[in-house]
Amino acid sequence: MLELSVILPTFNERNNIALMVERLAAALDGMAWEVIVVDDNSPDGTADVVRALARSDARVRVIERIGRRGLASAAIEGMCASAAPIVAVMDADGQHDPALLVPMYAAITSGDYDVAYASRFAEGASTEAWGRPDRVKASGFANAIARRVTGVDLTDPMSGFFMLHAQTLRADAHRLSGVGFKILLDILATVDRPLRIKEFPLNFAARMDGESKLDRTIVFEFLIGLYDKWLGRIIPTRFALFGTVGAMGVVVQFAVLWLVLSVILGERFVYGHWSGGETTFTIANTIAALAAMTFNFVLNNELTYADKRLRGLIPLIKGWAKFFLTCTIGILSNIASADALKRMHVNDVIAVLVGIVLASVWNFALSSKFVWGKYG
Ligand SMILES: Nc1nc2c(ncn2[C@@H]2O[C@H](COP(=O)(O)OP(=O)(O)O)[C@@H](O)[C@H]2O)c(=O)[nH]1
Ligand SMILES: [Mg+2]
Repeated sequence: MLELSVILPTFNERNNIALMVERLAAALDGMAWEVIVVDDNSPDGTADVVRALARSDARVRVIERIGRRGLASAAIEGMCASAAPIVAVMDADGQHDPALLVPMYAAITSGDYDVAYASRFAEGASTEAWGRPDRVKASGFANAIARRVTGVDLTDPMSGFFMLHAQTLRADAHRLSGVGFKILLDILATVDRPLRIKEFPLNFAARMDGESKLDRTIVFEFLIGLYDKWLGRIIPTRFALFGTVGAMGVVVQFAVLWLVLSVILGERFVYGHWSGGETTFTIANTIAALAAMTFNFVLNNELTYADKRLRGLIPLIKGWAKFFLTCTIGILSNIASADALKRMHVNDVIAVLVGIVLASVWNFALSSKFVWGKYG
């Protein structure tokens, strides 16, 4: 009878996954277990490596997701895909020690606990081998906010290594946000009844091979998670991020407009109008809109679409070009409507603002698909 399913979400873990399965097999010797690797169509071919392993070991399975990214949703889908009564989630890169699975399993099956998890900050844990003091600090800070906001008092609520009854997860799976990386925190904040939690100190290791995918600031990640929990159903998180970045772009556009007209050309701003003519205004506003667009591209790539971030010079230039093309309609409507309104003697600032609002709707609709989306 299947006892335990271990879910390993992966993205570019080709060189780690075989050793990870080997370590699981050694740690879980004598138990009826399976491992489900949930891979987001990694470019390095992680899924192929897992399939090769699976051919000679029926305990190994792979779910390959196409056109999708995200650790939390991968973990949720892996757990839901299992028939095992108890499920665990852990990193596939060797940072989480599989030996802890056995005492965790004992804690859950004893009936005394609903959730067992490995803490990097519990008494007896260590993070020295991690070799990332910056991230230790950031995690500590994020944990402190998490404790305060959720009322869940754990030493490491942002842990990515935990075990629970599949039924607990399944009962509330439809209410989980699945956004961001903090799936344990998401579960604890979502399940209404108090869960009995057992903490295990973890000696957090350095990753075996490859690089971390979750290096955007943990604090930012955490704030996104909170937003998603509270307001995500009203205004989708991604759109809210895009809008926030866009709002910053507004500041950039005005700053550049002011720089060009007031500082460089020395025009005066009187009664809602710059003193120069329409032509200089149009040229200056075009430059300003382009600057804002570039700024928005960079920030959206870093924050809004961090999970699908374009990296490297060539992909970035291509992405910028595509962003430029998809936004051309937006930019044209931005400039044209501002021009039209100005001709109707509308206040210059309002004319620019209306252009910006029109443009941002277009930009989100098109760029989410063509720059960072399935066709990206
Ligand atoms: N399926 C899937 N797995 C991911 C994704 N991002 C990260 N992972 C995996 O989640 C685990 C933790 O990610 P990692 O980059 O090691 O984050 P860190 O430990 O916080 O530095 C690793 O096994 C990654 O391969 C993703 O978008 N999709
Ligand atoms: Mg890791």
